[in-house]
Amino acid sequence: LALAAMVGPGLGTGFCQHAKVKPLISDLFTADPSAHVFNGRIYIYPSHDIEANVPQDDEGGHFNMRDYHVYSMDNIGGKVTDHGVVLDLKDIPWAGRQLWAPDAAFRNGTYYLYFPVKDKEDVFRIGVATAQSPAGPFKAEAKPIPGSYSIDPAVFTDTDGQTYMYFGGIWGGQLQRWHSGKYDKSLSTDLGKGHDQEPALSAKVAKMSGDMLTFAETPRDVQILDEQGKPLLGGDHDRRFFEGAWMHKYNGKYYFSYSTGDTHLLCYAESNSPYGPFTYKGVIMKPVEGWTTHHSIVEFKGKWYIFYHDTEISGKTHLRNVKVRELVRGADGAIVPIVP
Ligand code: FUB
Repeated sequence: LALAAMVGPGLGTGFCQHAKVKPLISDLFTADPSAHVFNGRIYIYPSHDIEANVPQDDEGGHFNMRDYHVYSMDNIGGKVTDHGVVLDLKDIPWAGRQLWAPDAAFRNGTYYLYFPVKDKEDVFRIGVATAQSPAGPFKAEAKPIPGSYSIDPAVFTDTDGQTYMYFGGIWGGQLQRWHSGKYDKSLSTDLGKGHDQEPALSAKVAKMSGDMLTFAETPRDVQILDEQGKPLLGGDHDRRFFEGAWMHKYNGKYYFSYSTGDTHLLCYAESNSPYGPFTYKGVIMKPVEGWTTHHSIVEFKGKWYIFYHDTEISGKTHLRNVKVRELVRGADGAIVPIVP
């Protein structure tokens, strides 16, 4: 994790180059790591990638995952414990296929695992499962969260105790299909070229109810504005939201971070409210090996870390491995972008 240099040859100023980072887990393929600190330990809730021999397509059919493992560490760089299978597709009564990027939360003695999976009609919904330990095993609720759709739930509990879920992903994540308020299967990637000059599709955010099993409100748009205060446009593929939302709070400000998908960047935007609007601030990480890029950011023992994935072990986009690095900030809180 040693920070090798703040400025790399040919990179311009202000980029972090690190010593080579090793995969955290190498006996299984893991991706989309959501990291949290529970009881003084780091817990990682990743996707579990498998070779399902499904051809690659723009809808992500090749990501055909069937279960989740949970991992934990008592120190960054220390031993990684695999807590085994904590939830299996066959034990989710309403699920059809494709267990994608999960997240976890804790409230009043219960741990919650939130997960996107296609229902039996092939529509992505977000489900929830509960456990008495952060390491599971988790028991799924009988139905998805009412009013949920699309993918990549990221659950953030504010300093006042209120929990919010951020979610959504375009293309295979199906967010574009809900643009009119009703599910429209004809929209396979985004809204299409004719919409490039319109505001980009937004991630969604909703307050969670006290029981953590339902939304307390209709999900709202997570608006991202440019430096002039105008919404980012659909054609702005280097900056607009694609998938993989994450929220963290630093020095009283809310940092919404996400993947730009087809331009393979991790970016962030800042606000004084968990609802936004957020102002675009910059790149967190340049493209990794592999098509997807997905991260989480967490504070542990006084330092900030970014968990992410690439395809170093397999060289295949759908067989990924999780990594972690320290996240470096300038004095003003700005995140120093990483060249992986
Ligand atoms: O792992 C399947 C999908 O790939 C995730 O839901 C996306 O964020 C992308 O990483």
